[in-house]
Amino acid sequence: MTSPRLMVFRAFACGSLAVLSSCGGARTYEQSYSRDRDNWSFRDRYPAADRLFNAFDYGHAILSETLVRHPTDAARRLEGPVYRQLTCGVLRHPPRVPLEERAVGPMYGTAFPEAVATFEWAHMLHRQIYDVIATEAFSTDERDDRVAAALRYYRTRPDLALSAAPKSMSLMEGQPYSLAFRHTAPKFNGLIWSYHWLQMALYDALLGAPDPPTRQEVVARDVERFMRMTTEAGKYAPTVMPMSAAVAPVFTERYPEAAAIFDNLHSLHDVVSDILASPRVPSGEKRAAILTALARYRDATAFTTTREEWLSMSRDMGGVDTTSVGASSADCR
Ligand SMILES: [Cu+2]
Repeated sequence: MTSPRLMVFRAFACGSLAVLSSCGGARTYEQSYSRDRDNWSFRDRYPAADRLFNAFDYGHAILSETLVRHPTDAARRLEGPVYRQLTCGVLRHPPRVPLEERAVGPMYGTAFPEAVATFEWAHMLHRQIYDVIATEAFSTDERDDRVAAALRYYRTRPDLALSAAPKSMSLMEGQPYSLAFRHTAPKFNGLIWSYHWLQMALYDALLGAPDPPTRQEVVARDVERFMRMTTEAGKYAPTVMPMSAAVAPVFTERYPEAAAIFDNLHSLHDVVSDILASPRVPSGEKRAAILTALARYRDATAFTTTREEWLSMSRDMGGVDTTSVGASSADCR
């Protein structure tokens, strides 16, 4: 049953927009991953890391849902009980299978189905590329062909595919709502950046290791580094947005288009959180602002920057301190 509150919210969101797609039923439809012989090879070989990705999906969904459902109280909830639930519960015992984002965030999913579909489609590309790279038998040429095929498949959905053109910083940081989320919920923002760090770091871990046992070791090392970022109130979490060229230089060099798409994905996550968190975007205008942001990130000509600028921007952002220390669960007692 739809709660009265949800109905009010939905009527409100639908009454105020120019594009009526979700109000009479969304125009986006779901599409599965491309069937390949390497499907699920990352999950088979690196189950601990794969399960963390499921936990990340949950974390993104609960974040958006909290911002939508509790607009006046979101920061307190996110920095307190939700952060604790994620770092002490979900990330320590991550789900075995990917979650239905609309089940975790029903209000968010109802109001912004295009955002949910865009993120799901990009996450599918992430997973397909992990599968390709995790299949050790591939020679480099074959691997390059398969990554190119995954990108072609991704682009068969121009309504969902993010641009491979590097975007200028002004798209993320120069809008009226920019930085609202990281200012209201800095600890939670650091947690999201830790997710994005691990997602990129694993590509270089896999690409740099010469044989399967070493791959297991470096993947485990990065998972441990990630877990450390979730301890001591996020003290070790990234303090700048992790960008591909800094976190995964080998991957970025070899697969620049995929790297730019993932940077766009991760910065779009931040932008959607900013729009939802910002009091400067009234609730009746949030949907229009999110649809505009989605369109800009799909568009290969809007807010672009040069490859050189993008690379130097990424390097300025820097990596993170990844000195390895065992993760402690002290904060969860
Ligand atoms: Cu993300």
